Amino acid sequence: MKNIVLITGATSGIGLGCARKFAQNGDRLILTARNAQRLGEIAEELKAQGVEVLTLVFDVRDRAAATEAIQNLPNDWQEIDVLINNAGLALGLEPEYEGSVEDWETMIDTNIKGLLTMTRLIVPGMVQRDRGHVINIGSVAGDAAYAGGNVYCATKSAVKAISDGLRIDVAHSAVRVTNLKPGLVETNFSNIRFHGDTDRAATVYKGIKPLCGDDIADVALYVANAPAHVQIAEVLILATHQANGTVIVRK
Ligand code: 8X3
Repeated sequence: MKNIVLITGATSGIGLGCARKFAQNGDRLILTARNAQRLGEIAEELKAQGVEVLTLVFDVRDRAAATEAIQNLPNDWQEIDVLINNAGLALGLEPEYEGSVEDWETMIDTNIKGLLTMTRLIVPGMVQRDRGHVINIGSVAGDAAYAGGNVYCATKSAVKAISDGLRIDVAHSAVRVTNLKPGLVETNFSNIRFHGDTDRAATVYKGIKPLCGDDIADVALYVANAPAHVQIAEVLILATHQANGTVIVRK
């Protein structure tokens, strides 16, 4: 049976990987992002392959816009089966006592509050229908802080607690909750973290073959399609030469 899959932050990285992977699976996609033009291009690419795609342009930080978009979904798009809370970012790698307050707020508003907004809007319908799956994109960064990670790591620790809490609160229903925790994934993640300093971003992946968005999408597709009685609660996905958030062997 085709699922309706809503992916936030669908224009790049893990979100785009998930869009393409679930499209190949024959699912119907609701893709959300801030960049209307890029979102439209991706929708055209997928529609040309025969995939049903609905695009919603909003910023997950804008609760009013998110609410309006979800509450006004066309009738045949309302029963969302899979919510992939992917929109998120890291900004800066400064010591906590020197960090940018604006960067902290952007991370907290997107990674925590945006994820909560989408969850609050979509999960009630899942519980009511006794069917659904929330896949939150957490991070190895949520397992333990690393140098300069401070607030970013805290947001991903929050994603773990929010996932664990939701799993408890929906345990009476057939709704499943997964926290996917990637390690080094080569996307525009580091470029954004370093505010467009591509040379510095490249050093993050130097001497190690990192994961790519598709690697994470493979796992997301697997967990969403596991047998109905199987709830994959959490998955830590690392590059082969990465052991945790701080131990990376570069060759
Ligand atoms: C992304 C992984 O290790 O760069 O969340 O924080 S890491």
